[in-house]
Amino acid sequence: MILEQDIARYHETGYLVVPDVLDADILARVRGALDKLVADAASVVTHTDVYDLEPGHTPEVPKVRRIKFPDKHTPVFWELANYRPMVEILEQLLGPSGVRLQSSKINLKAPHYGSPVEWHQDWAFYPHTNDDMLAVGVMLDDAFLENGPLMVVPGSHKGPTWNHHSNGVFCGAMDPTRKEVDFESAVPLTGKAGAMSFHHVRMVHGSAQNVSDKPRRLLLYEFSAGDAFPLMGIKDWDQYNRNLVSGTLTHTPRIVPTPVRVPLPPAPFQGSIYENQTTLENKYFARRGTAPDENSKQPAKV
Ligand SMILES: O=C(O)CCC(=O)C(=O)O
Repeated sequence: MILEQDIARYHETGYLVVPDVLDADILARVRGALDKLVADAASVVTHTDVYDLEPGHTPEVPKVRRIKFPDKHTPVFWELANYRPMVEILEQLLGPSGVRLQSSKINLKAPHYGSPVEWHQDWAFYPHTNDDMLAVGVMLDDAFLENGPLMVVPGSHKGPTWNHHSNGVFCGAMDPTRKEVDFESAVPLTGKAGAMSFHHVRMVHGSAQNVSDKPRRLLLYEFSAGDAFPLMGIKDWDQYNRNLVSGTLTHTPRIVPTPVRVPLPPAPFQGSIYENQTTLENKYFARRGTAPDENSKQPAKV
């Protein structure tokens, strides 16, 4: 549970970091499952439904950038999506209509080359009938300035939904040359392994390359209030309702006027935000020391 002042701060700034949410047992089991998934990437040579690969990945030296939808294929990640200390915080932040898991992923930034993520708002990817939605960042390693922590622009969740298109096609990133937001005012969400960050779905956020000699593994769960329904439609009603981790099913979406954009036409490169953002013409974050991206359908442009 968090305090009233934490809830107020989340609504005011759009984010919150809560230390020590995970206990040592579940943190160890989650890390063990992740190590196994990464080792198993030795059997793949290109992106799959489970793996998004870093440039330079080979079966001999697996380089995994993202594990997709871990809760769907590895039980401990579903267990963690239902972890009461986290769900209680979500109930406090998302309101009384329940809590629904929307999606999950693990972004791995390996020492020295782990890829940056360009500035974006999650809301631009999946607008809903109301914006009581957030992403939880479960820190599986200590997150510090040099290993590419998540960075958020405080207060940006109260602003517009910015253009995430490039040449009229969705690219999942904001063009920094438009200077719509003061990216220099972003704050890093740092903390010890076992801490969790919570950032609002409309928050402008991104992260730099890992330039340290330590990994940065961040498990991201995206949650919505029980009565926030996706404007782009529900593909699987049963799965949608199985994902309710708190509260009871409703057929009555709550509709609140919020600034939305639709992510159409779809990004030409699919599978992960890294692929989507390939077509962003002007990058904000520097990349250094990355090999040409043989796994991407086109070479990285930087
Ligand atoms: O891993 C990160 O640092 C940022 C990830 C993110 O914002 C996303 O995948 O939507």
